[in-house]
Amino acid sequence: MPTDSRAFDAVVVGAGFAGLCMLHRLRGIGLTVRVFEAGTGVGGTWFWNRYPGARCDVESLEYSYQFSDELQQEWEWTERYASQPEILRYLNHVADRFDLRRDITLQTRVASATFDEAANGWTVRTDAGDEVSARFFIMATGCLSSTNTPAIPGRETFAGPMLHTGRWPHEPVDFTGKRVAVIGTGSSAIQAIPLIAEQAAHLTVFQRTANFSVPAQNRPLTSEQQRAVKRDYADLRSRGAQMAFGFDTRSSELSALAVSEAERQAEYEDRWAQGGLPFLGSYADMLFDRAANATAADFIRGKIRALVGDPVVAEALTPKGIVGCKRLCSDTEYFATFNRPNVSLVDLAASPIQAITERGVQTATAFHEVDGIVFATGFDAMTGPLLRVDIRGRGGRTLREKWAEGPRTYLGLASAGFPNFFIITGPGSPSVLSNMVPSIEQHANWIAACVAWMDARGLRRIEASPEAEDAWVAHVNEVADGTLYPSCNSWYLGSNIPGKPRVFMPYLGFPAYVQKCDQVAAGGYEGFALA
Ligand code: N01
Repeated sequence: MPTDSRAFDAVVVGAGFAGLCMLHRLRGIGLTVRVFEAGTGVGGTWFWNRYPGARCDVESLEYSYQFSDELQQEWEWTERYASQPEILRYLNHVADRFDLRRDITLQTRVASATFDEAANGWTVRTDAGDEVSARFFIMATGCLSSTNTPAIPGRETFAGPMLHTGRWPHEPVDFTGKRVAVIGTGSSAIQAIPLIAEQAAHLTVFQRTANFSVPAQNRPLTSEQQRAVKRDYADLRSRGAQMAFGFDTRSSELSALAVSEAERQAEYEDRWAQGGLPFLGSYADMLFDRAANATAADFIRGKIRALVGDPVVAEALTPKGIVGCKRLCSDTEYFATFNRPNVSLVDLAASPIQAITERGVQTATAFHEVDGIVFATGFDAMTGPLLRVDIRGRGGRTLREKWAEGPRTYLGLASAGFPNFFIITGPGSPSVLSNMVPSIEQHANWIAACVAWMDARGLRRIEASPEAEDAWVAHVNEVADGTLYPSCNSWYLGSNIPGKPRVFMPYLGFPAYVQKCDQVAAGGYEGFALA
């Protein structure tokens, strides 16, 4: 149903972690806001990704808002790593507790947004027929919300259900007695596979690239553990903010090559036993030096060989590349699942998928008859959700045209030619290389402070300068080029999407980034033209 009012101070797209926080912040400075959300509920990524086993791999106590101390004191997490249903409950609680729902229009997708020069504002149209205007247009659509389902020949002919992990149905999916195919072995697949295997008659996993994964070592969170953090929550938050990824990775300052083999093994064993992504914090040069990285890669390879009974399967599951170059996965019993008699692995590197037929999946060497297919094939990351909307800036130029060779932003927050337009965790900001929730809050805080600053001075327009943007894009690339990230094919580089320009999209280094944003603001929004 179209919204009643037509003119707002700000339109925000998306009601996940980013949209909810942005709405709360803008309301706090007295703005009128309309949030449009495509889903039937709030929650964003945690609304859509309902596949079995979906949970966060940043610890619950850190993957949560800090804008309200009451909220962070009151909310009780049940597990070290929260499951999707629990995070969705949390976000619904936030929506209720801060009375956010009255400014959110659900089941409504923003189709276009056009900058109006004369009005210094945006005209926003939705697929429900709304046309509203706003001084500011803010995309809070997340980095991983535009799903990628590969165009495998014959896909449309498959007779059974086809599901994508990122668009999982709301009603329970029962695999009992079914032969199931999972295509993909990224973070989503690695979480879903052990649980689907427990239910299905047979599970066939189609793997194109073997992935590094470390055990999550998930466990219940006791009240005492929570109380200990809550007694000085600020301490945990500030420790996280000082780490490159924006959460407490217990990062070492040592080089992996400066210690003995025995010390290294002990360190990796300890991190393996502790579980989760802090494995990447073992040594300072892990993501910068091939030889340092190889010590960690060899350690994980050894673990996989020990965990998987069949040496041929173990070899196929053993990744060849660099740990962390593709995003490191965190799992519960992933590798051991391949020891089950009802699970088989198809190595697509040896025998690629050629087609999907009515009854199953045809590879170069075999036909696999299945009753259902799960696409765990990821997302058109970072730019996908932004370019899906027809965004037109000054002179009618579209963001799609401007970003044809890859995204160009100033600080990942704004783009030259698109005045009064902000992106939360856009390309060029730490975003997916950081703990998303603090990164989202940092952006929401920065945007709200910027708008308040403008209003206090009667300024109506803000636009990134092309020079500041060029310099920032160059800096983002320079930082990336100093790391091992550009050396493999990953969605960070867009290389999972055929035809997408190969550009490293996120910015590595949360603390330096926050400092830069603060400097820009303190300097009267350096690098922006204000009018
Ligand atoms: O997607 P992915 P995802 N034929 O892109 C394969 C976050 N996340 O949804 O590597 C066959 O990582 C592809 O193979 P390859 C997290 O940031 C977090 O799993 O391109 N296979 C790959 O194996 C994560 O990184 C959490 O060769 C095809 C898989 O599909 C991001 O979301 C949980 C193919 C896609 O893996 C995305 O994860 C889940 C084809 N045509 C997600 N196309 C946690 O917090 C693609 N593949 C724990």
